[in-house]
Amino acid sequence: MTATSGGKESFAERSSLLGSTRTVVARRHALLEPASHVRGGLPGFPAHAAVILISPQIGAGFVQFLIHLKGEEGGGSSLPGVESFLYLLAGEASADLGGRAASLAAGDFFFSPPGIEWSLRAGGSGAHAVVFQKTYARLPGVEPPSPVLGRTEEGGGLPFLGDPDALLQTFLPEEPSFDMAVNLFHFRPGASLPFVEAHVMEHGLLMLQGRGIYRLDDAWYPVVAGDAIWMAPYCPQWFAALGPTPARYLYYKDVGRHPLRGSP
Ligand code: UGY
Ligand code: MN
Repeated sequence: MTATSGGKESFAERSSLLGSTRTVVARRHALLEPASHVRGGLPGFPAHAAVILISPQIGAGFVQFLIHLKGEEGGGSSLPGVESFLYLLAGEASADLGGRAASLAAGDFFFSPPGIEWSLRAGGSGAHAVVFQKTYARLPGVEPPSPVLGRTEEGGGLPFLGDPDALLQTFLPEEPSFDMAVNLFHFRPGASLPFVEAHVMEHGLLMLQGRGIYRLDDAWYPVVAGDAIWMAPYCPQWFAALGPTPARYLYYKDVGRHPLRGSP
């Protein structure tokens, strides 16, 4: 991009050339817009492939990263004691989940429990994925979960707290062995969360579609597809979908552990 490129840059590119950004990193929340992404820093993937969005370095108890693989590129990130959830955002890929092979298309996902090695290889046109990782907290006497493979159900989801305009799809079983949830929220235009939530669970979120307004602590942020958000425990949070199209986001949440026993 040059000064003579005829003004074809996006608004985000032009405003970041002037030192502006929608990215905010606060003590209890963060909003990361795509224009401020910097790639690299993840062993197991090509250096140009990963963008680490949320991590303990920001104050979070989990990691959220993006993977951008070109055709036929691959990688994996299996750490001892760490569980992973991968959601394919675009493209096609083949996955190896502890020796089990799977083909993934956009909207497909897998959960890899601790102790299972996983890898991903992009098809010819490349692949774009988001991954959530957390150190697994085992409950005494409860076996860790098995791997899960699944897909987004288009038009699926259940009314959230009775609201048919806010549909929630849960991707992982609500069983004591699971200590993380990943859900897809689909808001029809104008729909919102019914109240300002404040809870012990932490969130990592990726806007997949549409736009809206996110309240985090005492600030209200316009958000669009591609934005990532971190919400620390107890961060007051509220969302309303704006504009003519539905808004969709995918989000992580730690679940099912006593606050005094959240870590192994
Ligand atoms: O599951 C949740 O806590 C969800 N309702 N939070 C959110 O969308 N910010
Ligand atoms: Mn919440």
